[in-house]
Amino acid sequence: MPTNLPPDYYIIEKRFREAETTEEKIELLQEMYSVVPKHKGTDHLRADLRRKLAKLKEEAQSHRGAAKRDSAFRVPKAGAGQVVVVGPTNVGKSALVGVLTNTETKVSETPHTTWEPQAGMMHVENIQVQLVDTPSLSRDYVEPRMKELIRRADMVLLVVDMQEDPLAQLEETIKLLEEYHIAPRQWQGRYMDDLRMTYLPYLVAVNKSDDESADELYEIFCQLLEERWACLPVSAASGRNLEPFKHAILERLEIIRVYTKAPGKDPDYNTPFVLKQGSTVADLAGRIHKDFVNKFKTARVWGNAVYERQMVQRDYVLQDGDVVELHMSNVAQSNTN
Ligand SMILES: Nc1nc2c(ncn2[C@@H]2O[C@H](COP(=O)(O)OP(=O)(O)OP(=O)(O)O)[C@@H](O)[C@H]2O)c(=O)[nH]1
Ligand SMILES: [Mg+2]
Repeated sequence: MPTNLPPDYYIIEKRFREAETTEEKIELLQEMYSVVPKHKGTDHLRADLRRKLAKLKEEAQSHRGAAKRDSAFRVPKAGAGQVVVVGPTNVGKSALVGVLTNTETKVSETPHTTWEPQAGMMHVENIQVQLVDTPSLSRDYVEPRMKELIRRADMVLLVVDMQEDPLAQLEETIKLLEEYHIAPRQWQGRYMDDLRMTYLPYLVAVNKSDDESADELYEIFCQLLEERWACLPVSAASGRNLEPFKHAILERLEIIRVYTKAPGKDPDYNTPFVLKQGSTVADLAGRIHKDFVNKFKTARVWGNAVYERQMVQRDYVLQDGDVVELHMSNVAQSNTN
């Protein structure tokens, strides 16, 4: 250690030794470097500091890289529901997400093209549904963070390839998911350790069913299925069946859309409230404003109620398409009749 270093150096060095984070250490090393006078006697020290700095920066970079990769697997939910698109490699997951959401996804004939999830919004009827393209699932290698990504989703869209062996692909994918403790809704109650399982609605897309010539194969595929699955033959390439497919996704999401209206006014059909199936009028009130849950007294419902404009109570279970007029306790009397 050269003897003619300024006192600042030793102060910074002490702080450096006590520093806990890589970022802090980098900053302090840079400070140390800048206070070391430049002459022959400090050559070694400065070289040593530069080496340490380079090493720390590399470390920080890999941390940042890891954090970035982690966050890529935490896809914030958007729209009426989050649908993870999963399946073996090359079945056309990215192609389907691309065409359904009108976003650019990496599509290629080489396997394992997608390494990180990519989300896009699919417009269907009057709402947006979020589709998440994912890296492929295979027995050889599965991205570890995929498990959490799928478990957090609202629905699983399994994609298989009509031109490969769709049956084997489907069975294998369902088995892999099961090993992750993810199972289709209809299997609820099947496992001893039921609490560890996450049950989600499943929908199967038999992709690359490009034209009618695939119909016969699809029939055979359906007959060979040991269990009934919600399935649809589709094609990302030719666009075949994509419209009915969008509606099938919406149906499987187990959501309802309800519309609110003010007394004497028309409802706004462009902006539905999206709720889980089985939600009540009280749930709707809570969604609009937390104070409304206690304040509202009754509601009038148009739509699937027993009769039009039916007056309902807070526990009334809403149906898709219902129009609701909430009556608050302080204004209820003037508005109800
Ligand atoms: N004929 C036909 N080819 C398709 C269809 N959809 C995708 N492909 C082709 O299948 C190949 C794989 O498509 P991708 O969308 O990359 O498949 P992936 O499932 O995302 O695959 P990885 O991300 O690599 O695991 C590409 O060459 C696509 O052009 C389809 O509907 N019909
Ligand atoms: Mg892909």
